[in-house]
Amino acid sequence: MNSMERYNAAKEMYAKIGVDTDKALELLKKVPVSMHCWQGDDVIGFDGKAALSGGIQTTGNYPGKARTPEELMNDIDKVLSLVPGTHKLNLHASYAIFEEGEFADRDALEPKHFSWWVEFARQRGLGLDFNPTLFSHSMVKDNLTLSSPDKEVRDFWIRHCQACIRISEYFADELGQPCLMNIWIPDGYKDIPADRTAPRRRFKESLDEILSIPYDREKVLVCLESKVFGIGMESYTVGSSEFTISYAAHKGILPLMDNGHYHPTEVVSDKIPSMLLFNDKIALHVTRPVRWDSDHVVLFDDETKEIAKEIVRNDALDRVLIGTDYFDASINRISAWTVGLRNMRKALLYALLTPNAYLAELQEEGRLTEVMMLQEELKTYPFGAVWDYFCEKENVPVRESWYDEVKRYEDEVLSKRV
Ligand code: RNT
Ligand code: ZN
Repeated sequence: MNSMERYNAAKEMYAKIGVDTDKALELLKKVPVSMHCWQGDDVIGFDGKAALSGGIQTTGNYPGKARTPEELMNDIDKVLSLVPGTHKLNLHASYAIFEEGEFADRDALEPKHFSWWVEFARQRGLGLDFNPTLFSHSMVKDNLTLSSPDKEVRDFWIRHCQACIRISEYFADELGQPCLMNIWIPDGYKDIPADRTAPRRRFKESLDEILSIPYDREKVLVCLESKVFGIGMESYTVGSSEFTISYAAHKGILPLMDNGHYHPTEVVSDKIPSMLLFNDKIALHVTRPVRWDSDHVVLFDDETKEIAKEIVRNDALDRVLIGTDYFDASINRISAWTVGLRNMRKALLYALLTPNAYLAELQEEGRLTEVMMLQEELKTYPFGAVWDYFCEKENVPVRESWYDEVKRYEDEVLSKRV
């Protein structure tokens, strides 16, 4: 059987349970997933190449990481040729590109420092998302930024975030699509703090000041990412879940949930429907925590599938802004990126091929035996045939054949980066 015949056989099986595979693929193709730029160089960036700090960590020393903007752009192109569907590119401020001899500190960044990225995005029809970089910098004092007791430190980072809003607006203007700008701060304490309120009050005031500059809220979607702990900030983080959700609601900005940022048995999939009841839009960082916020490559695992299901069955593909966030330095980085992005898309397809309305109806009627029975049977439906057909249609390699490309790229390009 060729892939079309396999697809048609699968289509018939799904049709019997009321799922239209053609329609699913139409939708799937259009869902934007924001590809994080930082898998390519272990979150280092170009504006100083300071060691990664802020309580996050890459581990591993696999050869071939991108060292220059050109290398990173080539790597991103390679990944984009291997992943189907619509993408945005998610940049960090630390990825500013300076002209020879030029430098601007984080609080003095301007749109022009990102003009190469805009051209890159424009040529590929990508939208851009953005993140101020409040780590890996000498103005992070005692692990504190926007919540620091030192006004000079706070003001520096306030100016940085305001500069990032202007850059985000420039992205939106140039590319004709909104830019999601995510604020995440590492601030916290290793040990039990004496005062949990003052840092949060200062964070709140800093955010108020950042948001007080004029900007177009249709173009720049500011969001705030929470966190439960970081390395060296085990006992307390300023930007906790309660803080960020409350602040976002209070100011009408977006909350961002990273599924590595909660206690181990908490799941973001369960939080999505609640958040959707109270927010027009929410944002996600999809990652894979292994025992801690380790940022392993996203797999086609239960929680990733469940996250996708919550987005799809709440009809919220345009209300949940999906971004990836992981960084593995122990394996081929192009492969890491590709596996995670393909898996995010697979999870969305899996959700689109689920008879969500019928399952919900069964639940409403109290037919819970059937809910379980059908959910389990669905797991062995011919999902792979639909996925393969989608890859073929979107002109990206089918099944594991994409790895041949990665291997060739490794031999010809990555292995020469020494
Ligand atoms: C850190 C947060 C944050 C970063 C990126 C690099 O725990 O998840 O989103 O991973 O900004
Ligand atoms: Zn994150």
